[in-house]
Amino acid sequence: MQEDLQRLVRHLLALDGYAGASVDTLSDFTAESFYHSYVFRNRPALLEGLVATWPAIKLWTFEYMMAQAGDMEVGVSVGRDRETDYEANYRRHEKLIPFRSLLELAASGVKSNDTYLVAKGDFFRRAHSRALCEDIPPPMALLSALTKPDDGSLWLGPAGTITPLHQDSVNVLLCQVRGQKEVSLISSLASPWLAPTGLSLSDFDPDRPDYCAFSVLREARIYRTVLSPGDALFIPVGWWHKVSALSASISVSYTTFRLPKLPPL
Ligand SMILES: O=C(O)CCC(=O)C(=O)O
Repeated sequence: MQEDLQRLVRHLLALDGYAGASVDTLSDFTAESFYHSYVFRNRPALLEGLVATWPAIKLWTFEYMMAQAGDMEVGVSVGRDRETDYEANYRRHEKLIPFRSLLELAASGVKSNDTYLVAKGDFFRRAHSRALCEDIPPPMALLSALTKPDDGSLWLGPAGTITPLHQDSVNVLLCQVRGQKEVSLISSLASPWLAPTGLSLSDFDPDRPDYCAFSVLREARIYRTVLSPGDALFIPVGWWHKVSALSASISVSYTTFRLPKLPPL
């Protein structure tokens, strides 16, 4: 990046640090005000209770899911304790296991990052799991009218799973069904320093910041928030985020926002 442009982005990053320490929490809002203040301004927001009325919030115990879909095989990310490259090399870590085994692990109370069902597959499009879609009607007021009931992506694992710091090329709505997750977020303005080679994964750990290796990031604010059942987190396109499960957890994410046509990132 040109030096003057880099100086400007660094200045904007430092300004963002003064904007406020926490992620805004919204409980009473309209779709218009949400799009105006958060989607179009590229700011994160915790949408408290957005999916609190989902039948899944009451129904989705691990036992219930076992009865509904325990026999199906699911692709999960494994061997994550052995190597730290599990996000960049998903295929190398992917293993097909009975859904029942994953649910037993999550229900056992163990704390582990070794096995995690991440949103890579088409979980809700499979015959065994289709009925579960009825328990998670997509929050259509915030999403494109083209969103289908099975467009959600499932994240399921025991306490202790970690999705390391990365950015996505789309807006994300992360809805929490069971358990709690802590999310750390850093503005997209920090991209040149978080991933100098342009990758969407960073070696920077917001929980153990190495400011010797990432000195410019001293100027960046690390936002933190906790997602509880019924809450949803809006993660704006390009924002860096690390997600840690504080307890055994089930989340569903959507990326089908209503957006005007924009130039590609
Ligand atoms: O819940 C997680 O572990 C990660 C979620 C996430 O990073 C995403 O939806 O982009």
